[in-house]
Amino acid sequence: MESALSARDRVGVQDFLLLENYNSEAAFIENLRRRYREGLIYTYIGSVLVSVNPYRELEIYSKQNMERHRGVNFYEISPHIFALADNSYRALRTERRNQCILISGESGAGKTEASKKILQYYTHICPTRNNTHTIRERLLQSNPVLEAFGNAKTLRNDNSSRFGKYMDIQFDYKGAPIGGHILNYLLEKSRVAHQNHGERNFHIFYQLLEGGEEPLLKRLGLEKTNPQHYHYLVKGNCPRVSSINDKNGWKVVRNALTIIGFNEEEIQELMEIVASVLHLGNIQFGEDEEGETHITTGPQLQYLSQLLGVDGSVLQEALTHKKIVAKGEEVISQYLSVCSVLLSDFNTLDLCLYSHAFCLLVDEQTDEVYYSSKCSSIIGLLDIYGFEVFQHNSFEQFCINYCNEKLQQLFIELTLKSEQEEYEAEGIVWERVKYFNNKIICDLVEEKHKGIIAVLDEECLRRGDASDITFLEKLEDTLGGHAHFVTHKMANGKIRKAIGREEFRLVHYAGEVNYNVSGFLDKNNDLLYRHLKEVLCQSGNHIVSQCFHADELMDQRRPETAATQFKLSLAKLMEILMSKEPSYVRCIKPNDAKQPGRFDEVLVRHQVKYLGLMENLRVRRAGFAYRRNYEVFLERYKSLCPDTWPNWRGKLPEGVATLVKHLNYKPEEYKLGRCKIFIRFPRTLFVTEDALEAKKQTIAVTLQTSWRGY
Ligand code: AOV
Ligand code: MG
Repeated sequence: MESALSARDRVGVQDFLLLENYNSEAAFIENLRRRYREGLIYTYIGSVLVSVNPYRELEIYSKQNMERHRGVNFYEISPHIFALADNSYRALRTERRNQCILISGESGAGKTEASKKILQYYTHICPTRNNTHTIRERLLQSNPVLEAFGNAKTLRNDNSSRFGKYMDIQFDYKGAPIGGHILNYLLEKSRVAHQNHGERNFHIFYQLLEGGEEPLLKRLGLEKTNPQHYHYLVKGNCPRVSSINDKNGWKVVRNALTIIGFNEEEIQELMEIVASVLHLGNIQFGEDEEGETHITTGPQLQYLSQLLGVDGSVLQEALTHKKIVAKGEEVISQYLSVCSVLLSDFNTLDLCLYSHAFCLLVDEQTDEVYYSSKCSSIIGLLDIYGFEVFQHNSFEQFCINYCNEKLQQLFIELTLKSEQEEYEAEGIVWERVKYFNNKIICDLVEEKHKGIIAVLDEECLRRGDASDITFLEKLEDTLGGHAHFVTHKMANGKIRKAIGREEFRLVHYAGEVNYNVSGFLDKNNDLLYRHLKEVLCQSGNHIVSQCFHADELMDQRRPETAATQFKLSLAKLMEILMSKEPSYVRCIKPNDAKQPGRFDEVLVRHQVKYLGLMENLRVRRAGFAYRRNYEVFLERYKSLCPDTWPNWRGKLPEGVATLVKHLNYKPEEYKLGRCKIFIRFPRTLFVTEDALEAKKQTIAVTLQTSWRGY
């Protein structure tokens, strides 16, 4: 067989297990850097794929390249995201075990790109059935739609996912993709009304304004296509981004919406919601002589009433009044002052409209492509927002970083646990490696009664003087002394200066983050006043009335708070993931400038540290660096021994024993388990690989491996 690896592919080691000095972080980083310089962004740690964002288009994702990976074993070819995807698919087909691929790394490290490559790979290489062609298209087209509504430019990433996404790709018994099921996690909806300097609102707003057809824009009252005209698009002072083509984006989204099953009318209704949000942002309030609050921007109110299909005066009343239930169930409608209008429910209306529309979009796509009855197996794909730290961090960053703690916890549990289980199953003795367990931080956030979320919920329920500051004080009372929690009051000297009076600091597995408590209570309460819901229930826009259903109004129970909902959905997600066989992609961001070719060593070292990559490597090395199924091992190296070439006719373990004896393996170098051979030192395998290479040079024989192909 011709070697699949060129000299360039061999720069450094392509699997960290082969690193001579495996305890040295410097050697680890040097290997990453050398490969990165050659455009080799992928490297393995055993079966874990480490990926470094190239920040440029690489010619390694072509259809031809996909074909090269079809059915080819991990170690025959240079590391690639397709190889990992193929490996999971093969395990699904041959062992009939459900798989999941967990992609992690900080914001901008390349998670979403990786997940898209995996989806493209499956939709290309898997067999088709009669109708799977359309299903493939729908699976692929779900991405641009969700990205338009759920991604935005942040300081860390021009296309940052502002929601978490877990997607099940479902396969039938022949291995053809027959459907998909998407779960989404906590959209950062506060972005609708507010963006930090240098950031943007969700892409869809700019796409619609830049690319929307004239008649459509006219109908939506968006004749002014300059984003500067809209309040909600100017806060970040960043309407255009060089890496983003909004006009083109609009075409892609429109086309994708059609493919996933939206007709013209539905697309228009969806855009009516987008436009409503922009109009809501431009509404202004004023007081008349009697001190009563009115909307002073008539045209906006008119557009809103048209777009939402709600009577203008009803809407005006809903936005400027508050209904109070007085004694004896009598409802009193009270004017709100301009100030309180701006501070209260008005702000939540647009966020609610937008986030409900987003959830509906996700559900629609799931309904469209879901064929559970024929589903035989599943590959889950998790692409969630990465760990992030800004100058100002709020409730959203708290949730995002908590989510990353949970994922790290899962990684720790599963990599170490599965390692241990494998040795046990195979009857092999091994040595434990020490590692930092971040469970302590997960507990700090989510523990019943005394975790941060519990304290927050308690303050949200308490009426009277409860405020963001009392929440902070309660946290200090409850958590003071915890090794991973610090506030201004508790800190001393230097640290005290670095923590504001309205902040608490969490020492996360990935670094320290100060969270400003301002807005925590409101964001956690996440309540849209009942009278506004009532108005939306009557909306003539079908999507709006579907989102705000009258049934919801009947339910008198208090809904779960945002943080608790998030915590519960994450717990469910962990259950889903635990029930599957995981593969990992660990993404690394090489520089903060989003530039190709720049490898910032300090930044990379930090990520290598917190992703626990050195520990991961040590764990794999402490036991046995390599393990191979007897069949795979024999197939690959049988040409090196006359007794096993061209075919071994006896039992597999005996064949392997014969082979390694011929190769002069020393007893301390390997162990034979029940189904696998375990090789302790990478060098052993190195030597064997070199022998294979030399053999190939001398005999021009193509090894037609029988296990290839599906
Ligand atoms: P993220 O998903 O990890 O961040 P992305 O996958 O969006 O990060 O990657 C950020 C940007 O890096 C992309 O828009 C591309 O420009 C570039 N990039 C990443 N991977 C590749 C690749 N393999 N080839 C070429 N360019 C790439 V966040 O969603 O912010 O956590 O919330
Ligand atoms: Mg992303």
